[in-house]
Amino acid sequence: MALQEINFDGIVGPSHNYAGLSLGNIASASHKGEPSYPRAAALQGLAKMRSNMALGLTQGFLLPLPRPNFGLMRELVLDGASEPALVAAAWSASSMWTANAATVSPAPDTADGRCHLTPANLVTMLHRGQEWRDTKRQLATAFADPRYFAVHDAVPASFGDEGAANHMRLCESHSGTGIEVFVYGQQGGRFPARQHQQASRAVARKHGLDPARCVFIEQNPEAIAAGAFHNDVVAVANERVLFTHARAFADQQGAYQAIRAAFPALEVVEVPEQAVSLEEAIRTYLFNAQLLTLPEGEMALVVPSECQESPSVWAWCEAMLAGNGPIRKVIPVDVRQSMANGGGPACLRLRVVADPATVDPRFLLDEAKTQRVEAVVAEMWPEQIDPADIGSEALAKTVIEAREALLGVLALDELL
Ligand code: SUG
Repeated sequence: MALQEINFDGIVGPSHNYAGLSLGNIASASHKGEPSYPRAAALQGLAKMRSNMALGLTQGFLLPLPRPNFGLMRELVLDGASEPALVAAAWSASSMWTANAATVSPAPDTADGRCHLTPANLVTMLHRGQEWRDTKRQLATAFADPRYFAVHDAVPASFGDEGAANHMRLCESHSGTGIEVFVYGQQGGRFPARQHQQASRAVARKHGLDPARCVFIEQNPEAIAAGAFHNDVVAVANERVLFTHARAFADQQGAYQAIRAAFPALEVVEVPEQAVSLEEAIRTYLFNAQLLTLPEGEMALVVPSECQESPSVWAWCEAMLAGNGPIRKVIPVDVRQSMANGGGPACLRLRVVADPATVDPRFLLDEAKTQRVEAVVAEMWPEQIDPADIGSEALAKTVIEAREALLGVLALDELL
């Protein structure tokens, strides 16, 4: 069985909008009330998928979830005109950020030798907490073969879980045994800490991970207060490399030591505060990058184009490339529509280590399928959504029909 890392990107849904729903997510708050461009947003996401496929990488996708969520509107006794923030929650396209879909433990790490997936309960935010049951249905379809995969229920709602955004894996190669690093926050700061330590520990137990190969570390409360609402805003790992801001963890040196104790080959690429401030790292999303192993074996960092426009971030990237480090390429991509809601290249993808032959092929992308999806998006996705449109019946009809058309061309109508 040929295990490899497959990135499953969320296709941006037709209701993508800026409602400012995420407290502690600076981009979401600062773009609140602006018009959004769902068609452009979805095409930007697809262009990123294309660009990664062109690097020779296997690419998968996950579907937008059904919106508006009439079930949630019924539970909250809402009609389109009442309580705009609650109505907007039921319309949110936030499932595009599939790094929050689930935590994934690849087969070589687990006791039963299967790949385990636990959907994230996302309970801290109403608009995200509605995702997991539909996400689970989708994961159970994509990863349906019980010989290779186990898809769990989310952990109980008392403990917030944000999935892969607060989880990193270090290994010699994706197909080998890894150690898993769970990063949690402590409540009490300016913004909510979304990942609870007990949620991380429950996921590790559900997945049958060896306690000697699990590391639990605390996010730096200053980073959360500065807008790093997920660990993947300030750190990302791939194979033996941890690429991190120097202020990502509560005890930075202690974190490196704990990881190194479980994985001695750890190579840290740390960006100091003097080179890129925590605020600039969060503004540009330098660390919300896809750190990828290319087929030739070298590593590339797929960063938001905002990084190229920041003198300090770009100077650091150029200096890094001129040096002798493990990251040999930096590839900027334009995902500005998602960025304006606090979602960079890494938020838009869920990493699953699996043999592609064991995954439902309907969730894997190739050139022909990309063209079909782009055609549906170009024809059916709203060009623009103004905040005042949220809740309107006419827009609801457009959004529902657009998603139906997408599921139709992908032969995934069973997930309607
Ligand atoms: O949960 N934004 C998302 C962004 C998620 C980014 N994911 C990772 N870092 N992995 C969030 O805050 C904004 C929605 C709004 O404001 O309408 C939003 O949900």
